[in-house]
Amino acid sequence: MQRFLTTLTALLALGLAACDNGGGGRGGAGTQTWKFAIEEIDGSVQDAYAERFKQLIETRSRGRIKVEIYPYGTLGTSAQITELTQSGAVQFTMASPGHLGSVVPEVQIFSIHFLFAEDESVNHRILGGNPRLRELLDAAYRERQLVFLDAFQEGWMAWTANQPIRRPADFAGVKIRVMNSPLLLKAYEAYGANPTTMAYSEIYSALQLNMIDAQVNPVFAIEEMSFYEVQDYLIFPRHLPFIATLTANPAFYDGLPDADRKLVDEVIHELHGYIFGVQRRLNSKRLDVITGNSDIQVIELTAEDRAAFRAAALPVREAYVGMAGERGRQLLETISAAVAQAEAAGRRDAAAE
Ligand code: 6CS
Repeated sequence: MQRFLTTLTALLALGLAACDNGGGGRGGAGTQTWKFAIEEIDGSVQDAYAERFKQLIETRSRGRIKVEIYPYGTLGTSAQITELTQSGAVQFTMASPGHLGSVVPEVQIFSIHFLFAEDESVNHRILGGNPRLRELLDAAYRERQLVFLDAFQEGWMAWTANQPIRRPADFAGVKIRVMNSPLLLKAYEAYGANPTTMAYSEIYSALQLNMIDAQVNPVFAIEEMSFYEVQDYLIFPRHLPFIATLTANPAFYDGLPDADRKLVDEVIHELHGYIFGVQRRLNSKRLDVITGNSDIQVIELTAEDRAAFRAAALPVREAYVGMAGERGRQLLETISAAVAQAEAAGRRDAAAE
């Protein structure tokens, strides 16, 4: 009920409760406004993405199309902005697999630990250029009234905690907040932790009040949400890149004139490369801010530590296939094969040098 009321409030705030069918707001003289909701605050990776999207669309359409950005909190939680996009009240939204997993189980492929390469640029190429991955995800999204437009990294997930964590046994009894995905709960249970879900906006006070002991997010978010102020350890396991997906309302996207849909596709293609550089710079700069402003202890897991976590995480892949079915199995095979191929090519290049 609470969720329904918040969504209704958001709809009323948009002035769209009764009228929009996903076509985008029409203005005078053929102008229109596209609403773009993000799951993060001003200054974040998703904000940089949305701002650039707005700039390129508005410039290239010569002002005919206006893009309005709704940062985290202005329209509700991640789940609520997804619902607004499914209904057509919002045209574009960012949807993190961590939250979208309860709506589109297949997307939890992006929450499987130690599946992706340790080299971010390998993952970048797979996410941007693997047609099978995109085809499978788009089919899964469309069954749930969404269009899959892109998936991109926002940086490595890092753990913050009140105690050092180097091996799965260190997680025993640790209450860690994860995004609202059944697979993420399984992933941390596999390490022996006590995972729990809550909204992004509630993490800081839950840490401060010791309702939770740990959380997991990329560095830029740990800085801008101030989580580092209320935690003693910042741990880099490199178990998972944070991967966001960009989605749109299907009736809106499919109903666009060809030239406008081409414009959207072209801008999204350019942004895949743009945002990769942005997140790298932002995460590196924000790590300096965190270490400069606090006495948090930074721990980089060794190869041996990571191997212990990897072994504990492997059975979770079965759980993923159980949740995501045949399409999930195909996604798992597609990504495993693409990573293995890229890593083998990297080893061949290194040997040839
Ligand atoms: O932890 C979360 O819920 C959020 N973290 C980030 C970095 N982006 C969006 C997501 O909702």
